[in-house]
Amino acid sequence: MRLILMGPPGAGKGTQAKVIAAKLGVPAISTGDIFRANVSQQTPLGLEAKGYMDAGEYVPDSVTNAMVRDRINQDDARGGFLLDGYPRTVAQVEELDAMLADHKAAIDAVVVLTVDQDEIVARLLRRAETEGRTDDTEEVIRRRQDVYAEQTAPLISVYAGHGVLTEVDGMGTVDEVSARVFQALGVTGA
Ligand code: B4P
Repeated sequence: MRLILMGPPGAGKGTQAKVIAAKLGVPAISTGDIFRANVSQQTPLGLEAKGYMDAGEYVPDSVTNAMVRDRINQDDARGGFLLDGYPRTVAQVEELDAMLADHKAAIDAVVVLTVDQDEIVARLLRRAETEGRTDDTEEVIRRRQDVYAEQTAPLISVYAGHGVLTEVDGMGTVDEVSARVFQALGVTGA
């Protein structure tokens, strides 16, 4: 199965990606996690990405697309994958389409997690206390929400037009949300 998990910052993408990918037996490919790993290892990619991430801006498409192409071409992603946080722009959708064409594959489902604005801010501020992520300050959270609204929210109608979109209520506990996602995907035994 090839899945995309979308939703605003703090909607629970990273959290649900791990649960869903484990259940489906596919790798979870999280662009945010890959960037953060590169930032902490101070690789050239990490050094380039850090400034954008700390400001709540997207890392340039050229950088992100090349990174995802490398990851998708690895052997463990041949049979399927779950993309967490990618694509986020129209240019990334186009690049993903090209990657899929190379693999003679298609996206099976795009899951969008919907969560109330107040809950999103509460979750991210809680995470700021526990994990200390540099992009979880109130000011940067606001910027990330604006960037999402401008650049990523419009992709929802693109995938709706392809007939692969499913919206899932992301409120409630992690288990409740996972159960809803599995139900939406028709995955049994969750
Ligand atoms: P991401 O890492 O994708 O950050 P995010 O949108 O905040 O999602 P994340 O997965 O971390 O949070 P989640 O909602 O799971 O991106 C970070 C940055 O990387 C971007 O701003 C950008 O700069 C860059 N980037 C990434 N992808 C890019 C791309 N494609 N193009 C360009 N730039 C890109 O969870 C949030 C919190 O809520 C967690 O603490 C979690 O524990 C909690 N939570 C989750 N579910 C919950 C629930 N049901 N109840 C209570 N709390 C819950």
